[in-house]
Amino acid sequence: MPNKKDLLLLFDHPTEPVFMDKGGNGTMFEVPKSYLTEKYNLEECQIVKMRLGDDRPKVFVSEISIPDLSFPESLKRNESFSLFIQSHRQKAGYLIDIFLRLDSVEHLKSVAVYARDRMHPVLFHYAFAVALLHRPDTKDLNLRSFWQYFPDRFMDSTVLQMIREESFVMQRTEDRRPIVIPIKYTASDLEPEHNLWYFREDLGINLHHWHWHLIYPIEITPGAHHNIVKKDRRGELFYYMHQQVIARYNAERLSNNMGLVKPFNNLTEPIAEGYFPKMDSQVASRAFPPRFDNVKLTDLHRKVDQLKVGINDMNNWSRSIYEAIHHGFIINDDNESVRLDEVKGIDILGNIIESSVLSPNSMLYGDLHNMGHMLIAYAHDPTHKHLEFPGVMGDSSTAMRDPIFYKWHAYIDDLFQAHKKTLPAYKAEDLSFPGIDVLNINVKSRGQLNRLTTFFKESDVDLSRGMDFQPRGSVFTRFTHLQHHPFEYTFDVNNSSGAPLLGYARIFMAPRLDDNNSTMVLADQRLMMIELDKFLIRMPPGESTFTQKSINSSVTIPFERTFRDQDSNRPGKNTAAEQEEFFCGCGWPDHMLVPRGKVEGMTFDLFLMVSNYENERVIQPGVEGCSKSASYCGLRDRLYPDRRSMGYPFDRLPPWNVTSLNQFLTSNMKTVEVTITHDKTIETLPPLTNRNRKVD
Ligand code: CUO
Repeated sequence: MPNKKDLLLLFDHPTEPVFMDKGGNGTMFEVPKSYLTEKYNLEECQIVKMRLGDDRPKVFVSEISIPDLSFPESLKRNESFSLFIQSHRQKAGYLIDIFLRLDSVEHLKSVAVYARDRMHPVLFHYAFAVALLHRPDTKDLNLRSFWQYFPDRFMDSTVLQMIREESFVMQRTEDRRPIVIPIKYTASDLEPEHNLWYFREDLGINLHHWHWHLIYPIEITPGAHHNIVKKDRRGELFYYMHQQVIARYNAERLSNNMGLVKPFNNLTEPIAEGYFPKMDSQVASRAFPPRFDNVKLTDLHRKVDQLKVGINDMNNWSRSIYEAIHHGFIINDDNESVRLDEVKGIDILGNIIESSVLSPNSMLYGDLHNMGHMLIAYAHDPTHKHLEFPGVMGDSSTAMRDPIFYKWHAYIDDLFQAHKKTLPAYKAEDLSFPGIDVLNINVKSRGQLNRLTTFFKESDVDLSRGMDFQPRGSVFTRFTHLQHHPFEYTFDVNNSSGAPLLGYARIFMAPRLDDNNSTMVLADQRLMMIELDKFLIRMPPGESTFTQKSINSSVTIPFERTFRDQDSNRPGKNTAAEQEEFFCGCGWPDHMLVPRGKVEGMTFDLFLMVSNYENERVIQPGVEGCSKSASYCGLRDRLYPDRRSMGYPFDRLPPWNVTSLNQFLTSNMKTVEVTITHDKTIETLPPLTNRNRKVD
């Protein structure tokens, strides 16, 4: 019987040949001769085996008839791969389809071993990960964090060079010191945008974004496995997750006394903000290209990627989408009009704008969001004249590093908000919960009431699986990230209905003052509302007190799940929790749950609403395990666990005569003022001489 966990070893050391040792114990794949690539013949393979020793654990690979892989193979191994480019997605989709069709784990292993050294390493990783996630016989496998395999996309290239040196000089793992990723290394303080390095360049945030796009692929081979793309409310979740990113980013901007992000809504205007990533692609052995200040976009025509899009195309698509929004319906492929109603309208628009293969009319509405990424990513070489690769905006694992990501997505969000503005405001009966009064809410952290504190903290992570062509063994990097002290919500609810009731507690938070230090009107503040948590409460008749810890947020996943070598942190084997764990890899990182705040303290409005769960519950099989991080990521193989529109009750404009949050409140809602103070001290780890530490 094949051990399906062996499949995971194929992710290790992605640019090394498949016959090299893998995993912590140096496992070797016994590869059939016909599977070897032209680069290494059998004799060379034997030489490697003899050098490494023949006493290692072996994985035997059976020789089978290999499907035609020439289509995905046509993307060269040292090119760039981007999910925002349709021709690349199609190649990945083709490979995913092949992986999904194989009738056994043994055959999957065999084809994956054959494909691994022939495909672009990131294309292979993506396609294989999507396939493992969706195959019934492999979906319980527990994939590691993407950054362990491609650390080059998450940090300064000089750090990787230092890791290589440390590994080479210190051959014994226990002698190696963690290598420190410097903070604020991509620009100087002359660049005001650089204040936000800790958000844009946060490893966990970039991992979340990669993971989100991994579980929500944009397309797959036409007609094949449509359910992989067609997930419940997928378009709406694209809108909501990215809307929340913008809300969070704006809270960070205000924390740094910066103006709110300006939407990039005129593609002919120069992009004021340059970005120099200082990263080298290990696949391409070349630097990620920078973008200079004030670069202007020009039409894109790169034959190599079958990519041709002009600024005019973008403007036409945008105009068609705005027209549809203002008319209240779209025109589908069959020339029928489909209403953008209160329930499905946002989902249809999400599919159109992103745009995924679910777009009902891609001829008319185009490929707006994806092509925006690519126009920006190729701004330095739009015609491939210089044979250059895309900048960081070209990939979901790196795009959030660049300030333009937020301007582009602020523009995309404006489109969604244009639709939301066409919907009627929620009426009192949409918001109230008869019989339920929320009496109060407060937040406690380390004995302090309604005061939260953030600070910076160092953590170590093992990168050994992504470091190719170097002595094996653990090698740690030390990075600095924002952190907050854990906190707990407490609130009292009075249930006067005389019967037990179920409620959905919805907690949001937004800055109170705008970038002009004026109190925000609700029409603006609603766009800044950050979802912090959403959970079920059971309310017996009379008064009850409820508490909820910040670590259990429905938005986040714990630090350990974002970063840790997951083998050492697994729940019971074959449990439901284990089944869910991969999906659990998607989630906003817990360490970024709350904004940084200010040294002198920054005022936020924390909001609680208890809504009627009976009207909102989704009847479906148990949602244990990952249900904790469903807000931005949904639930695997299940419906989104809330019938309300995402972002409810702040997804629509308030009634015209409601201008403040207080006026908006019904008796099942409460707010409290919370101050977030940023402590400038960095919580450091013990000195670097403390070797071979573990992540904690
Ligand atoms: Cu997630 Cu533009 O979609 O990056």
